[in-house]
Amino acid sequence: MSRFLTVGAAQLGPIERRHSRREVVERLRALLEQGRRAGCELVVFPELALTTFFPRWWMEDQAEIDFFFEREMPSADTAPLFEDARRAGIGFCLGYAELTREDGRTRRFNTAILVERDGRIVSRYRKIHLPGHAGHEPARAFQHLEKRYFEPGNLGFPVVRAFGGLIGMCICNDRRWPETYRVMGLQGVEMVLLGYNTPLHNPPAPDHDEHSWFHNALSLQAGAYQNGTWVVGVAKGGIEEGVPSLADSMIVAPSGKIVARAPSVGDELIAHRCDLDAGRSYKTTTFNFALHRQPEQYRLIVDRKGAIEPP
Ligand code: CDV
Repeated sequence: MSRFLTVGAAQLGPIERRHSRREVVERLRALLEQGRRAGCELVVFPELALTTFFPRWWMEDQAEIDFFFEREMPSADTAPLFEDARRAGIGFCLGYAELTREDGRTRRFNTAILVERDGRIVSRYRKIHLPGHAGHEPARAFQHLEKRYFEPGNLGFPVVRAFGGLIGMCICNDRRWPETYRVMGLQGVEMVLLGYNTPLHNPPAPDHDEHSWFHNALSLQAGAYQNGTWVVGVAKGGIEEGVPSLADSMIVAPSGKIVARAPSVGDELIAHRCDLDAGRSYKTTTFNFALHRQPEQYRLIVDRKGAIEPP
């Protein structure tokens, strides 16, 4: 029996600092409604989808920083989204800044949650590959202070049974790392959901700028093909607080083929009816991990962090 899941990639245009949570949630609800009309069972929102991308600013006042974090989910502001989704029988994936108490201390993560069609939070992912820097670098046109405002995620890359399949999540910079997909591939993942905020200018490496679109597609397509999984990449794009960011949200099939792609840089939903069994032929032939992988030859991947050149 075939298993199909209609998924919507709910791309967002810019969120300015002056925009309230309530205003943003209204935009998410409008996209969810578009998803409902398109027959979506699952709608994926971007990374840090409730606020502007605040790591672009150096801030020292913890109260100012914590304004961008959520202490509970759902909150009073996000409850209408949860309620709409539950009523429509649509699940969603939502990225936000999470402030929590764990191990007797306050912790802050760049988080995504997976909400099932009945409104239950069934999975949580905390971003592991935090890009950017921790100190103030005023020479940059804008900061990228994820290493200052967040801790690296501590939940690994969970894959859960949901939406009739095996679903995993990752966030933005994670998509560039093959380890991200492979750790989920080793749990049989059938669909990876990922949101991103990707400035089109990379201050430490401006020569990469012209390749932003290519590097995004390359990472998603390689991750999909090499693990026989769907990948749903969802941007917050457009010019946010003066910083142009990549849009180009896309849904990639296990073949590596892009089957849906957002033409705009604003709020927009693209959808695709995904056959969750489409990865099977990859998982049982070319990428039959149990048959072909040689983990004992890959020890360096976990034993060594940075590259050490041979003498
Ligand atoms: N939000 C991100 O993780 N952005 C990074 C940028 C800084 C390179 C990305 O990988 O898109």
